[in-house]
Amino acid sequence: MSGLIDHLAGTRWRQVDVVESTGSTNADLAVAASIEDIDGRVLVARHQTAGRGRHDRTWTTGPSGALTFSVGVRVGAATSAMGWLSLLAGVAVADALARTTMFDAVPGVKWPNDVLIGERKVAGVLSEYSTRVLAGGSGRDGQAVIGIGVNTSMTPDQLPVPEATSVFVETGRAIDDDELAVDILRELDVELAMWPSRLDELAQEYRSKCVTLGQRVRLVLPGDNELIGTAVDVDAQGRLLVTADGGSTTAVAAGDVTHLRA
Ligand code: BT5
Repeated sequence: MSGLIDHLAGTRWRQVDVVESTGSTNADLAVAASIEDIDGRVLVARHQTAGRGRHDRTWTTGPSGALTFSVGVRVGAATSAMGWLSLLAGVAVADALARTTMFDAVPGVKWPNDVLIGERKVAGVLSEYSTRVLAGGSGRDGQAVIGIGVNTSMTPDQLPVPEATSVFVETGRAIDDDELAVDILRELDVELAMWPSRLDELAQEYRSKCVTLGQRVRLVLPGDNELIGTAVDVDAQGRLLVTADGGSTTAVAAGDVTHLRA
């Protein structure tokens, strides 16, 4: 991975650290760098022992066969467009996968943070916002750490849940984790340059990749409430707009989607 930084010249990614093993790259990066220094940093772990998903869930990858890394972005005060960070990272992964490998099915994004091949999850994104004290205690500023996990070479017996898949399982081909990381990072750099000022263009790209839109869905919302309806669009906050059978439309900021078959 030492050569990885050479392939990122001209992008915002100016420091890439690689560790053999750690608990969670998201947890580490959130505290490793100062707020003044976090922007443009990347932390890659060859092996992650306490990977995090959303809502205190775990991201399990085993000893090999996965790409796990986090990036830091200094974002200032939380904006209403914060929800878009996960969405655009998912698009970057789907795009990079589509370019790197030959799949029978085109990789797509499932709102909010899954990358799917067919109906199965090949990658997940966890975006976390926090504020940090500035050097000298002269105030606070905000940062986002975006974590990406891709099942690259995992064999069928290494997949942690039946809904998971890997690039290897789908294509029978091994994939170079470093090359994929470079591709995702280059893509993410372009998208972050458009965030949050050019959300319309990002939304257009997201719509073209999102397999949730147009589908009949069941959403489990925080607090275990349930919503069934048709996913019609995403809004400027990255929320999923769901029209229930009665005709009312709800904007959903967080939740788990199941695609229902018509
Ligand atoms: C996610 O959460 O999908 C976010 C995954 C983010 C992982 C990256 S790796 C680098 C960085 N450092 C971290 O600590 N995290 C980030 P969520 O949508 O909540 O999905 C979690 C659920 O996916 C789990 O409850 C399992 O059901 C399933 N799952 C766990 N490991 C998986 C895997 N390797 N592949 C597919 N599904 C998995």
